[in-house]
Amino acid sequence: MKPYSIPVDLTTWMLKEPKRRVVRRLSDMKGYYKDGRAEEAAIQAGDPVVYEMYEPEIVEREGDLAYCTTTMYPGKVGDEYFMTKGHVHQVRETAEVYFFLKGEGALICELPDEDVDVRFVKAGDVCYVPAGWAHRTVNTGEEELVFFAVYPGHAGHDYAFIEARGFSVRVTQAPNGEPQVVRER
Ligand code: S6P
Ligand code: ZN
Repeated sequence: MKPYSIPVDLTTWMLKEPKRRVVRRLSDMKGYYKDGRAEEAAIQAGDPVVYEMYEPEIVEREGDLAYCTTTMYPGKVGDEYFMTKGHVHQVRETAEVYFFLKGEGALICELPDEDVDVRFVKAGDVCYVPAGWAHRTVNTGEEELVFFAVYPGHAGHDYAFIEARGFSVRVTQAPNGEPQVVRER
């Protein structure tokens, strides 16, 4: 790999000409939301895009850094805000840095069987996800939530782990309209 630079659109924060664009619709994450009936109804009603990811380069080599931008759309399934699938890195000894660029939301980090941390974030916040912590992002706002993430190229993404056991908390809208953290177990 050689040094390079790429432009970013400072309004949308989109990376220009990404090598890979991943679009996740609600139907790509069936079973993730607590309210299964609301989830199925929303899929039938148009199957919204929940988030998109833009990767400028496909980086998998140890020693290099992978980075990407994620745009999450506003929305809810029942009273649960739109969220990412969430994952823990395949190589558990790899951390990650998030820089929130637009909107407001929550970052859920969980060290399996040990600890869980939910922090409410907004544009301008930088978050550190330590090695071994699973992570999921939630859009609690009315506009897009956009963030930039950097992590070791060889980290890999273990989605099956989260699919099997979920996170121990969910972020939902309380009756007063504010986001709240609800424990699952
Ligand atoms: C990658 C980093 C993010 C997520 C992205 C989508 O390590 O944590 O770029 O990939 O936000 O989330 P998910 O859980 O579907 O990969
Ligand atoms: Zn990650």
